[in-house]
Amino acid sequence: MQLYGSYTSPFVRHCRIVLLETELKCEFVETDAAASAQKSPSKKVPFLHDGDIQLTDSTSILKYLREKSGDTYFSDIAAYDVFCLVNTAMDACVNLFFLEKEGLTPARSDYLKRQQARVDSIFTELEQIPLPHNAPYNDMELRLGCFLAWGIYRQRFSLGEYPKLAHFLEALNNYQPFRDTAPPSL
Ligand SMILES: N[C@@H](CCC(=O)N[C@@H](CS)C(=O)NCC(=O)O)C(=O)O
Repeated sequence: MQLYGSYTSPFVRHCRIVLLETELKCEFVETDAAASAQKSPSKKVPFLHDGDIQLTDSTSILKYLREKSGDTYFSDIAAYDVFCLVNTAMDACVNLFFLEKEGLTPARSDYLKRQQARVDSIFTELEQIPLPHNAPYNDMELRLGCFLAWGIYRQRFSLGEYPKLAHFLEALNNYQPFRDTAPPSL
């Protein structure tokens, strides 16, 4: 089994955490944008190959890894919805990040203003939900942690206005699989 990805992607990080937690045997193949454009129809990382099985999205990869190791994947619909909400914010932030590199910012686009407003309202919502301060962490919580850590790493946002999220991330940073998958220093 091979997981293709980068060491900076929050989507890939979540898969790497699950590989550490489950101890499944898997080769990590470092993959840049050019290689993912050739090897996956989504032209994104992560993607996973296991014999005949080819998966193109972190969500299906996580389901596959959890179930392969005998665990369940999101039996709780409320947690799954928060996971989806985090994905929506993360997709919008990654979008804003790539477009900013090309000089496109919310100041110049109504759609990007909407993307930014979407991220802001999701943060307000996430600050209200109860979150743990020690392991075990479920996949919604791991997803949220990967997103928050990525945003800080890429200087997309700070958590000054969100003390509960900041406290959650501070505790998660002590969880070994989370520590072991931190992105490289810039
Ligand atoms: N829905 C995808 C999103 C993955 C994603 O956005 N990956 C980013 C890296 S963080 C990527 O490869 N972006 C390349 C691009 O947008 O061209 C998943 O959950 O795997």
